[in-house]
Amino acid sequence: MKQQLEQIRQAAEENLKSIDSIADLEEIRVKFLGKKGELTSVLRGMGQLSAEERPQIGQLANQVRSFIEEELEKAKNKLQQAELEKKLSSETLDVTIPGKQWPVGKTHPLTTVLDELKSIFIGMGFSIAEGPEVEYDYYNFEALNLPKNHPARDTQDTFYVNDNIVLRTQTSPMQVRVMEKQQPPIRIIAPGRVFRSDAVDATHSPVFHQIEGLVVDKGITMGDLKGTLEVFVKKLYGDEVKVRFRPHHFPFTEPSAEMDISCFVCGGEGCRVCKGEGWIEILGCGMVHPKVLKNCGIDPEIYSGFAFGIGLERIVMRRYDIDDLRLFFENDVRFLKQF
Ligand code: 2NM
Repeated sequence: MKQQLEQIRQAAEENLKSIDSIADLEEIRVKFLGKKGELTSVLRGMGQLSAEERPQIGQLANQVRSFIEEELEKAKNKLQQAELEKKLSSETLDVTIPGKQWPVGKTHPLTTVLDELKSIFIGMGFSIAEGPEVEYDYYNFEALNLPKNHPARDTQDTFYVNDNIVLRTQTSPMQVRVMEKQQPPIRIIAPGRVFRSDAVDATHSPVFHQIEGLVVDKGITMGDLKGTLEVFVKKLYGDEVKVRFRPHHFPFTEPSAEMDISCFVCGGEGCRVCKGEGWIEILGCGMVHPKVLKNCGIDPEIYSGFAFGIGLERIVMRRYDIDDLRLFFENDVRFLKQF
């Protein structure tokens, strides 16, 4: 029996040399230590032993059992360690490698300045009204007092979709839409893309951007127009800026004017930017024509209003000293990266 136990110990030791998985370990455990295992069956035969032999063999059997158990445990630890090492080396993460550099975009210069203009007007109590770029002839021309024979309605100047539908040539159709829906007080700006049938060059583009403003209420006068627009340009260009109004003509306003600001480069002395004038034209404006108010369902006997239109591209070109309008629309990152 002693011999048998010694054989079992050796067999187990031998078996444990050729294992390569946790499953193998379990197999060995069952084979030697399980209920029907080799060691167990030897112990079952202990009944036939003499009283002197029994404790000796019992002790030996216990030694063999703990030997196998210890060896199994050792082998298990070794396997787990090997597995961990394998995993660590296959999943190596070099924390010293520099991270991936994602290119960070930025807002287009037109958007940057538009956002600034919007926030100035929002600060003055205006809301933003946005609407369709493809418009009915009625909203783009008719309601705004541009009669059928007006030169602006010529196919030379306007993109027609059909007889009744155009690409808006200004954002004022949006203001007509607001006036139709909403009784005064109205204080809105309508920013957006507008379209004119122009050939492309450094100062012309068939697509450009406008911000038009509209205020309608009881008792609105030219004084409100001048005060509002003066505050606006001072917020945009600084408190030193002076303004002047020159008479002009627009079909949708009466009286109409163009507003100049003192040159923000030379302060009025005359320079390259203002072409020696000392003044720079910045927007068109006027008191909303009574016919326009009436077209929109607002009684011109009770209400009056002023409106203005600003060309976005020109303002951005002057701010960043950009000399060619085409740069805005080419989306060349070498240009866009500079702002
Ligand atoms: C300008 C100049 C002057 C204008 C007028 C209106 C409306 F809808 F109220 F009649 N909106 N915008 C206006 C007036 C636009 O752009 C140079």
